[in-house]
Amino acid sequence: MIISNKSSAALFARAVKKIPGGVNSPVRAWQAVGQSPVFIDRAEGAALFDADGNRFIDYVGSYGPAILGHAHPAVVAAIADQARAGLCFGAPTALEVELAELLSAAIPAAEKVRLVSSGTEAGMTAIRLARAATGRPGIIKFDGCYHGHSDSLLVRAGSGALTLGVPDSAGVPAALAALTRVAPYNSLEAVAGYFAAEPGKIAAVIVEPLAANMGVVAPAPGFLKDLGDLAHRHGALLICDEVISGFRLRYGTASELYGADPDLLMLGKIVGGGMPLAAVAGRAALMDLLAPLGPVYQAGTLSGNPIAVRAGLETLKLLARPGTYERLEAAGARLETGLRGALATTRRTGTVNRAGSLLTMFLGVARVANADDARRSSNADYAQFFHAMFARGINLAPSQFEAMFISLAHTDADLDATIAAAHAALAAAGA
Ligand code: KE4
Repeated sequence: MIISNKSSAALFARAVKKIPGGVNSPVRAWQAVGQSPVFIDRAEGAALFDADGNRFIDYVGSYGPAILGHAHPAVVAAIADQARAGLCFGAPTALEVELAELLSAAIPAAEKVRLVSSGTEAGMTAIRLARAATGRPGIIKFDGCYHGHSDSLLVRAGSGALTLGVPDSAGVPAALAALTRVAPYNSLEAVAGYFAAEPGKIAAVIVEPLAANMGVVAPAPGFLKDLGDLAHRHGALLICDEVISGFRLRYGTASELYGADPDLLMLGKIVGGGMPLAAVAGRAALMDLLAPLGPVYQAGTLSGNPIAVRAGLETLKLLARPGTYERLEAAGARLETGLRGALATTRRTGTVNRAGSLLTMFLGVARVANADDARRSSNADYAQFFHAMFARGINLAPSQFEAMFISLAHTDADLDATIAAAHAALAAAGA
């Protein structure tokens, strides 16, 4: 049980004086669930320890990177070892070549790879490449999908934008936002409608092959393959945003699992092992449009940072071990079954969407297949559940529109303790 939150509260009081909202990324502010946010002191395996010394079983996992569990000794050792060789050089290193070769070997669609420092940068670059390659301005994205905070993609965005109810950000010129069309996730008809209405105007369709920023929503069977075929029939490109799903479900991409063949794809989170590293990848003919080879400028002081690359290489090496994804699937199935059981036993309305070790329990709604469904869930119920779980030592995302991330460090005992806490939390809230 929680012993105190005095230190976190004091830190937040100081933080808000010098950091907008007291945080460096909006979802961390707990606005959607109320109360001042927890400040973390350290983490190890499946456990987080906050500034007051409270221990939590963690299902945020830094929103994806911590798939091995926090502070994996081999990853920490690789970072420390690389740091002794220098932090960054502004020059290429063998490590970047090794990571590009590894990603390309694991992902057939990744004929070439450009490393960047965030998923937002990867998304910006993919959009710019698509517009350059096609000479077209328009983009189609899906309501509730989040591809980082670049202007063209902050339209009906998910994650924090959906959480705060500001899916269309201030500061994005209307003329630019108007170039982004938005379709309901899983709706091929809506996408076809845009292509029919504006022939020759759409550069690309960008999609999370496994949506995780409206909560977890899987693609309908055949949706991604049909989406790619539709885009290609109209001379547009398919961009798959694998920042969350890359190496989450399998040793490679979700789009390949679901039968899509993207022209460009984005990677992040897991491939950096928790360090600032992401990537844009895709067909060589498209990637070679990037400077210094081609006319599409893109750059980054810390792109391919050697320490981040070492963390990514070590993480991917560990994920390549036999049995990794079977273990993650078994853990996800165990937790899903337990959460569904807790909903049934407490007679609470809700549902659980899951893919592998990624899941979301939606409260107040029986089915979620797109963002409109997700918006019908009960934020009030989720906030109550969030705090009841937090009080029982379970750290969930402070938003109904995020996911639970299970790591290889979560034991069956952790999962069973989580399920027991969910029973108690749902019963207490429903009482
Ligand atoms: P970053 O720029 O935050 O590294 O990546 C943006 C991004 C791109 N694509 C997908 C599918 C993503 O989920 C993200 C970022 N994810 C959120 C959590 N859903 C990051 C958490 C945060 O904003 O604090």
